[in-house]
Amino acid sequence: MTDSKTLVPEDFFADPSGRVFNDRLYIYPSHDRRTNIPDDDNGSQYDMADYHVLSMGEIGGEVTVHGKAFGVEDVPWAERQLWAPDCAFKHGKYYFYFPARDREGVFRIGVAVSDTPEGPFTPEREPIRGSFSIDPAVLVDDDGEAYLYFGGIWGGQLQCWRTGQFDPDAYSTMEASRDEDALMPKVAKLSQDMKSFESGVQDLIINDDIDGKPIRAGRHDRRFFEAAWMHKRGGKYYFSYSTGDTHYIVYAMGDSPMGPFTYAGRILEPVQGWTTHHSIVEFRGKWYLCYHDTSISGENNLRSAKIRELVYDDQGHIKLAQPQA
Ligand code: FUB
Repeated sequence: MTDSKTLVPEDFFADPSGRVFNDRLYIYPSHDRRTNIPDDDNGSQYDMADYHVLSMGEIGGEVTVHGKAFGVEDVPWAERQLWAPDCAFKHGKYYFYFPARDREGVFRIGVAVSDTPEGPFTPEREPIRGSFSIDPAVLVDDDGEAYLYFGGIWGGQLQCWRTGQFDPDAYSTMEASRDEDALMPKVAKLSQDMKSFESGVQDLIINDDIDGKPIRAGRHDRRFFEAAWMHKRGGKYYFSYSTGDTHYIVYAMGDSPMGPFTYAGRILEPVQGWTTHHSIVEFRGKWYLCYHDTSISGENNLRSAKIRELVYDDQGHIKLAQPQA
């Protein structure tokens, strides 16, 4: 299968994180909903209030929309905007990572726990200590160590954390200036119980393949914007992400889960709709790209999750995919 398949045409799910548990493909998406909030550069229009997990026994087969995993009312610290989540399995439990704005309007990352991959999940009472910004993605490496990747500029508030403290006055700068190094995504090693950061939060350095130096903020077609994702194939680490206002999904390759990484190219050309957000997952010996677009609604905040096959060349580079309506 190389054609894209819309997973749930009758509802709106975005930011699809694909995970395989018990030989079944699970998708952990945002659950878009209609609002009267106008589009702005903060992403205020993405005002999601709950999560549902999707699953399927085979690609192209029936997609199950599981019952509510949890809602914003179940998260004691969160006020609004349940954005792009991810899920990991360790020591017999499923850990669901998600961003939301706290009562001061600051994005934090929380974790919710379940005995089953579809939930319901029970959120911890507090966000992960030391967490900030959006779009958590987790890698449980072959040695059992787990890492959380996160961050997003503009509405994702990463520009407010340059000093290590939240600076609301930095919000409107959106990102670093053109000739500076771009703001890099963040990585932290997770503790054995998967509920806290074992190490401090570090930059995940992405170097340009042209000069070997960190990608500059002016390279809007390459610099990190949001939608962090890490996968491993053939001993190599692949970090992929959205370039935001240029609307590409791109990737970088490295030899360590903590970086550094080197820019390696584009994965997906712009889809219909402002945001582009993806995941990459191996299922029964084939690799798949999960992503979303607005081909059904025509509205930026009502997105449809899709899946299509992902193809590598003989050198392990990912072949560029064209979006399909
Ligand atoms: O779904 C809300 C936000 O839109 C996500 O967190 C971003 O990655 C973008 O897809």
